[in-house]
Amino acid sequence: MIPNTSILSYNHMAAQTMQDQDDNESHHHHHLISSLPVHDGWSPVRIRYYQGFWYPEIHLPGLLAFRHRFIPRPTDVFLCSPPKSGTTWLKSLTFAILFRHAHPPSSPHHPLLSLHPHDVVPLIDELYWKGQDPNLHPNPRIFSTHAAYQLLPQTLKTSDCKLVYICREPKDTVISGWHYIKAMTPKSMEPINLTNAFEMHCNGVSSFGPMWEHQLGYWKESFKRPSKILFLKYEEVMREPLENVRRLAEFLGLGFSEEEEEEGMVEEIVRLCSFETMKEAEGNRKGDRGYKGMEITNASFFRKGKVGDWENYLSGEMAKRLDGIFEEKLWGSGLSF
Ligand code: PAP
Repeated sequence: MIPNTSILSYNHMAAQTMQDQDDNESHHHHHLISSLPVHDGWSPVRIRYYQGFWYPEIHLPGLLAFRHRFIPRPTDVFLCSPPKSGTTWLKSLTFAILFRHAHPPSSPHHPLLSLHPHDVVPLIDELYWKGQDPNLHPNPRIFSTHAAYQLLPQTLKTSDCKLVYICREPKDTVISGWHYIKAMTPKSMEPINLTNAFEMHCNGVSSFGPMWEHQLGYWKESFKRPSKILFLKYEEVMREPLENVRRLAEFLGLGFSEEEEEEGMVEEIVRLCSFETMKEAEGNRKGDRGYKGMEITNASFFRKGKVGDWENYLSGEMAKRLDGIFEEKLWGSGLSF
């Protein structure tokens, strides 16, 4: 029998080796990140160009760890999106569908009424960045990512897990993003103006973008493997919420039974996750996300929740220009807004 002291020293050595590997990896990642092209136009967010996409510098260590260390399971669900495209909404809907037996959507104690959707479905980069190991999370796991399809770990692409993608009409996405970045800018800094933000979007220089490349990556893959990737649009979910909740549940292999349909389960999920309910919920009104140097409140994820708000901000000329860019970039793909 191996004496306890040996086990201890072996464990100590193993832990030390892992620590050394972590240190080496983080040193290597730090070196890589600092060598990437940088853009400071989105201050307070600094973005760097990595493998064809602009990524917030703060998220890059998490992305690299995700790409190298994540071990997918066939039961995993990944919610993927460009920022400001309906991520928070999709998180609520997926959580409500997946856990509807443990947490009936009509319950006044439903977790979504007290916890922020970004806490019930964590952003995978952020978990790594906060020192947590998603590989240790119990099943069923739901994670989210803003990473482009092209940047996902190969193991995830070839696994049987499910990916749900949501994107949004580009002009509304730009306006939502501009409001968000203004809200997170500390009072001591001048917030970015719309003209500059718009120009950078037109040039494909935006967090996790170019947005069209992001959309195209998931769009093409959703055709190749419809049972692996479900492609949703914010406007379609808004127009037909019941149908899209049924579609989402079916895709996840958790279609509603006749009994659930008769009981009004789908309607209850839609109501629970509606903008109005979520905006007023306890966990969404207070607190912030704890990012250093940025003021990201929980409430900032629930601004207006409307389709077509861009009309209040963009001139006809700006709208035409962005529409033209997307038409050209998406031409021939079958994707349009
Ligand atoms: P994220 O990428 O930072 O997580 P994301 O949730 O994708 O943000 O986008 C936020 C937008 O979704 C906001 O749009 P707005 O600025 O035009 O208002 C937000 O209001 C909207 N949103 C959040 N929750 C819901 C919901 N339950 N229903 C509809 N829209 C929602």
